[in-house]
Amino acid sequence: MAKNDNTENKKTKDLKQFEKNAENKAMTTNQGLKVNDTNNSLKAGERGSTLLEDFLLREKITHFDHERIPERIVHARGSGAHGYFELYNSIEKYSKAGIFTDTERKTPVFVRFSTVAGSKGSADLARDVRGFAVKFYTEEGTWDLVGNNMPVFFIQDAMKFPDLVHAVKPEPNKDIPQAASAHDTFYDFVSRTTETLHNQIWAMSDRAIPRSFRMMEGFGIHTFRLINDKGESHFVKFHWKPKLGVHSVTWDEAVKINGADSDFHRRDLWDAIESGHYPEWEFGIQVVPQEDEHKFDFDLLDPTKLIPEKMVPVEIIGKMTLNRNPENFFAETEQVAFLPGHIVPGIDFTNDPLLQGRLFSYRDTQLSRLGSPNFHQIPINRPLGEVYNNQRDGHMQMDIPKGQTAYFPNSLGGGCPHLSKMAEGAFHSYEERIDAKKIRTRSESFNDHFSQPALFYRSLANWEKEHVADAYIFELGKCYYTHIKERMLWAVSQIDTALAQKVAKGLGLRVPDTIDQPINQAIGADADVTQHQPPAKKNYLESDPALSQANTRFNSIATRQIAVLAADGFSMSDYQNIKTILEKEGAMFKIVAPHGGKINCDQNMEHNVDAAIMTTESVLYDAIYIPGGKASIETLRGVSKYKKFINEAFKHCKAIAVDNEGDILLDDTFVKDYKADKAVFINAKPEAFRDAIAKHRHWDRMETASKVPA
Ligand code: HDE
Repeated sequence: MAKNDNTENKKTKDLKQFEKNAENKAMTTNQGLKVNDTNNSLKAGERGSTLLEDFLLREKITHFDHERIPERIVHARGSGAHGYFELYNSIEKYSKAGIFTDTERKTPVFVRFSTVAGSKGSADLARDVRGFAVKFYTEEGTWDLVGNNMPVFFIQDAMKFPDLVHAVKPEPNKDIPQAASAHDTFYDFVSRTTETLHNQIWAMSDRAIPRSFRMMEGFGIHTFRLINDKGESHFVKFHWKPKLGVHSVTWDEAVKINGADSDFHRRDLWDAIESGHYPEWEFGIQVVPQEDEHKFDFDLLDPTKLIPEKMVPVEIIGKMTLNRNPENFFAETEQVAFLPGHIVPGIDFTNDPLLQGRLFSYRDTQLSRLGSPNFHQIPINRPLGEVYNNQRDGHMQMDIPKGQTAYFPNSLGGGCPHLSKMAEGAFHSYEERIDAKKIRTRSESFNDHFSQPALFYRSLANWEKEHVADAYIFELGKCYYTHIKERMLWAVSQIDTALAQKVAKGLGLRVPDTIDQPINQAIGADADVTQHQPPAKKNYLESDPALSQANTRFNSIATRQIAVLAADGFSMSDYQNIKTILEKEGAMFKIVAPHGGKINCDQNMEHNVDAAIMTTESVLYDAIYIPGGKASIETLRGVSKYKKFINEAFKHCKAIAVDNEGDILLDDTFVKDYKADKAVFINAKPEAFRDAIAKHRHWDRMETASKVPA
């Protein structure tokens, strides 16, 4: 595969006209004047004061002073990539959208992944929801599917979004903590707003600490509509399923990765694309006929609920491939503006009150972030088709609209731009019948807060359940106020009593039987709050396999990073043997040597060192391989960090393979007594090591691993 696939599509062609390459070009001012010195300001004498006349200095410094724009209030830290979407099968029975009916098309996309709470410079492995926003540049206009890596959201009504975000962001008096939900204000809010508990338990699971953006699912969350050419509507939920499966790191690794490489996810995405391992996701839909709207135990309009795949299977209809890194982070990844309101004929909104609020918020936020209603003219945001309307002027207008008229209807402009009929591709909102009172309330059908978090928890494997309990203990353990922790324990006990007991033990507290005040679940002051309490959990489905990462794909070792611990004199035949077989499947071997530069193998060949042991950490790799070679092993035994490196890999349940003298190094580590472990390979076949890497982690080692003092 070529690095960065530059095959042209309509969007790359469009972007190309704005690209600038300074190769062989003279430096100029912004007015095109050639520059002869950009290192010295204009002075009165060699050591004299700087002159106000210096327009070169002023232009350079003024531009620099204004280089920053406000970061996104949420999802500030993100990474983007270009790619395309292909449709496997037409779904014209549900939707008339071109991208859902034309299997010949390759629709260009730009994707931005993000964390939510942290600032732009925060670390990638924060425990957090991940944004998964996709801009489809379709022939009929731009469609933005602005989703997350979890299928539900914290709140049910847009009105509560500022409260949620203020609660999770650093506490306003001290601006602490950065990119973390583990603090009092967040749990004060969560424990009083139990509609948050479903998304909250997902955030306590391994989904919140992905191994890679390439190994996480994406969800549109809200129920949308698909509209076919007869004008019929079906409800739909959108899904992205990663080809590499859904995999995560452990919390101990996450904490350490944030120190060892705070750009871990961003680098991983960039490197995968640069090396031609293009990330892929299959696109799926869950379709519910209009007449089944009220057949579920939950409300389809409630964004804190998912439709279990066991009830409505996901139909895979297409695939997205990311094959090109951005040319410029600011111009593309920072300036891209996603709006859930960007929609095309064949797709429509529902009355989900969170979605309805989002339809306002995203345009509004771009105005302060990008500074002008002309943000759609920025190259990354421009639609594929031509844009004509009577909107005019504003900051940074890039077009030169011609003619005398900027209003409709007109005769002086020949009636143009003219309107289009639906049959000509114009958008027409679904004509939903509405006959209602104007009322500020929450539907009773949104009241169930505990059934789905409980379903999620029941569906997890034991090791995942352990991780959830540990996460709650960590998060609540960081809170200061006992009454907040106790209220949270009560809330968790409504999901699962055993889980609450376990967390309580970790906190040194008891699970309270009752709480001091009822849950004022977003009900206004005029309502009797006691009348609006969430009911006890229901059990309409025992479990759903799709909710557990234990049921994901474990078939690929592509892009898995294998640390090769080696020094001068390592055995070339050992190394070659394993490398040849595993590299064929896309695994990446990285030599971690006692120093940088090069080392020699026992066949006197030079090998580039990928990382000196002092510059890297075990948590940045998926597996360890130690080739034999007496001299090499003797050297490694003299560097204590190698022991830490191996112990940590063992603690994090990773596969470890050694050949010949490599075994001697294991004797210096915790692994010494656990060589019978299923994922520790001594002089084994490369294929066995391969299979173990594809399994990602060996959770049956968890109990032993917890004893590792690393
Ligand atoms: Fe967002 N959200 N959000 N959100 N959101 C933003 O828009 C907002 C919600 C999501 O990579 C902001 O351009 C409100 C759900 C992603 O550029 C802002 C509500 C989901 C991104 C905003 C929600 C998301 C954002 C900040 C409740 C998953 C990053 C900057 C009504 C379905 C997009 C911006 C990117 C960004 C508001 C809830 C996903 C402030 C008011 C639910 C992936 O407009």
